[in-house]
Amino acid sequence: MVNSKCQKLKEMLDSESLEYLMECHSGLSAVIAEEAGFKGLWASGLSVSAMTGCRDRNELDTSEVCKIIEQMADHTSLPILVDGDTGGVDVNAARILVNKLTKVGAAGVCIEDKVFPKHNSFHSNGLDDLSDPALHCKKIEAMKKENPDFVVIARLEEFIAGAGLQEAYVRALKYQTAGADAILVHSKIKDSSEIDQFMELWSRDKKEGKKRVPIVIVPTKYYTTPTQHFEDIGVSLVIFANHQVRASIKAMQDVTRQIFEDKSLVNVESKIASVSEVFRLQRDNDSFVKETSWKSSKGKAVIISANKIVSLGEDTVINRQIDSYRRAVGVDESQVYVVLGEKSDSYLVNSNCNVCYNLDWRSTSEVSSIDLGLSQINFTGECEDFPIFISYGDLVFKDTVFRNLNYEKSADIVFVADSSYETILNEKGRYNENLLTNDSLEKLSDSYTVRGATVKGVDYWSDHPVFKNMIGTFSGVVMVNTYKGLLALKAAIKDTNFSSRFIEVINKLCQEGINLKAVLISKEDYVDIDSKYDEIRGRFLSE
Ligand code: SPV
Ligand code: MG
Repeated sequence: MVNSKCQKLKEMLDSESLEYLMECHSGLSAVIAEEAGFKGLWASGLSVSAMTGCRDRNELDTSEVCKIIEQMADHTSLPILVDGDTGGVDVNAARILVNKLTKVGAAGVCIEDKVFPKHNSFHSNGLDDLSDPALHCKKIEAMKKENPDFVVIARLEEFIAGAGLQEAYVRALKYQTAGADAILVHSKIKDSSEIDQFMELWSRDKKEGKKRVPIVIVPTKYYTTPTQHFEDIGVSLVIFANHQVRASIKAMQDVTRQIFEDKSLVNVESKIASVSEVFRLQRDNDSFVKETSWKSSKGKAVIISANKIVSLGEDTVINRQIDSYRRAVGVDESQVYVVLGEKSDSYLVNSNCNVCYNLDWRSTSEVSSIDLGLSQINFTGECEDFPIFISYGDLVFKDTVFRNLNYEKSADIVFVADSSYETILNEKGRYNENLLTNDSLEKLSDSYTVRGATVKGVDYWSDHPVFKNMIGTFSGVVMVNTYKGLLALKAAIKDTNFSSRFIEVINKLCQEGINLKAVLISKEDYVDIDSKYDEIRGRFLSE
């Protein structure tokens, strides 16, 4: 079966219209070239060696080059023409090169008629740098024999070395006879006159009915020549040979110098790709199996969202929470129980979780939704029943909130409270002013997490002391760790009534002698979605 990438490259060479290859030197630059719309790639020797910090003088060995080509082939669907330099030290090296490049997914190779190790063509090359054409022919023959589908392009270095048109033309005929699929005519002068002269001979032969393989050029030095001219003179393929590596060098130098001067990132952030752009190019959130999907499910979750389903752009807060539960604490979607207020809303929730309805939500409170959610869980009495998370469906949390809860395995019940400075001061009217002593205020901050805070009471409506040494606002997540905790919670729910706030249930629990703890978070860790602005903040809150 013919390798389809080899075939694509061959089709580009044979096509009636002028085609283009874009330089790449890494998996990332290959992806970028493909995204830009190029149909094929040039794995430049100059760029690949520059990217590794080496000179373009065969300092990288074949295995090293192949590894980089493999990274390009792994991440794009485009045919890659590899710059094979001289093809290696001898005929066998050339044969082995084709074998290896075939294995790593390249479509073709281009070999130049210079002695090994080569210099880059834009260094001063002289006649001594040209290799024996007979050796070059033997290499081409061996390469085509190794894999007849693999595209082999013979590159002429005669203009570069000062050997002139006639020598280039004679060699081109020899390489064509040896089996080359195309000829690359290289030139380093500032106009296309050498290419023009060569094409005149080649086109004349063609007109006379002689077989002439396609011609490839690299207009790095004669870049001012309009591309249309190359089409007009019958060139088949143009290689833009080093422009990604040169663009990135300039960008890296500018940014790095700026950062060094400023010792700050503030002047560069808007000039560089965002981290999410890096993720996108890595296809980090496309087709990969979720890392957590292999883990067996642990625990359960109840999400209450009876009075409304809060949108989060294309998704809902509920589904974001469901994803967080899986990612952060390993609760499988099938172990999530969502309490909705309307049956018609069920399509908005991920299909694998359990949905029930608190149709009386207008006359009841969150306590009745929590009670309903808990009643749906079929307890097995196994330790897999716990922990049970309960969360409010209008809050978006960072995964760390759930992870931090999950560390608190010693308490019967743990809940989350926001104790950041700003939140507490905004809620000040609700607190017993006596709590806001200098001492307690000093303990407030806008960016910290305290695990295992001791709880004495959390009722911000009354005179209750809030925490022993800390204060905070209950922020919508509870974790029940033990059967004892579950029984106490159910009893406390029963003791209140279904129009009570959940905070009253927690306060009852404070009096039950169970081990109750809090995880204190800050306002940076979650978004309470009340407005369009909150929705946007919620969407962009990092996982
Ligand atoms: C390369 O890109 O490595 C080439 C083209 O061989 S040139 O640098 O122009 O010789
Ligand atoms: Mg090269």
